[in-house]
Amino acid sequence: MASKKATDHEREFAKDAIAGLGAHTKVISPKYFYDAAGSELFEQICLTPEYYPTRTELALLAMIAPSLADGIPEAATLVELGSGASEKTRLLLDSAPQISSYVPVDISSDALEQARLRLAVDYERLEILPLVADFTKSLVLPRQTKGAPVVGFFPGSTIGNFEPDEATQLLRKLRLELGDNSQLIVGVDLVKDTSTLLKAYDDASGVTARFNKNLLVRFNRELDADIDLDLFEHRAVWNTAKERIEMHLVSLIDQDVTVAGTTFHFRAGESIHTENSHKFTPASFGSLVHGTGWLVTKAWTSDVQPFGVFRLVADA
Ligand code: AVI
Repeated sequence: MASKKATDHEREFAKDAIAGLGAHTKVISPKYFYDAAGSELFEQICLTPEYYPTRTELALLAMIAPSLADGIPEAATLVELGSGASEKTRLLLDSAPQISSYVPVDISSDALEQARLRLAVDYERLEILPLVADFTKSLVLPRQTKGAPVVGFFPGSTIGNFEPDEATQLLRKLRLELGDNSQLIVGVDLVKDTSTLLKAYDDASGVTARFNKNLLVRFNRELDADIDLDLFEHRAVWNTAKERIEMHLVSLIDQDVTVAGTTFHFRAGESIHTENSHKFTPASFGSLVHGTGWLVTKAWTSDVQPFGVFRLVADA
């Protein structure tokens, strides 16, 4: 079973790489950043002085946790999307002891198991029901949560990594899956000065560059590619019209590379578009949510580095 899964995954990666590199504008999904090395590099990014979102959101959540807790019903189930180490969750759990069960959702069973073990020690009365799943696909909550009011938790501005139409589809899907008696707490990075944004995605110590180039490392190792990492450069750009940071891997020379048995030509300066990180204003986030079955009932923002936490409530 395990080896069949690995094969399916490799096949999907090869298929996506061939389609993406063969497209007019070369592209690859950012989901391929997160193998073990990429996940570790992302943790390191969060510790760089330039990458403000993680620290800012944690500080904001710590400040508003009592207000968030006030809106959480008795015996609620907390469902966290892409829970990783569940660090931000503790701020909610500490302020809202009325949460009786916690469903961390992640594609990494290892991350879930480690988080479960750590949380079980500190929250003895909490029922922890880890769910190994890709929350962008169909999500079925554990049957033990049936009938309980559900509070979705989607921090980290991960919603910004989706194209706007994908983000609205995801919100619509979550509205159906979390149910009529639910709310969704979303953490969203806000538009700010371009220099702060660019530095956050191109830190001086080069961790983000290594994170981006890890895709090329994966092409070489998993798809038998022949890419010289020194012939590509990490680049972060601010797209003013789309209010997003884009990450690219730019070819420094005219070259051919072979990935998964297919050869692709790069002109000097041509790039692979590897990630979008949309930044919002309270108004643009409101427009994104509009028509998805959720109502924005409250917004908290931090002003040091603008970041927002929004409470969405299921529209009847
Ligand atoms: C996971 N995600 C919200 C991060 C972001 O800021 O878009 C991923 C990241 N990419 C580069 N640095 C961090």
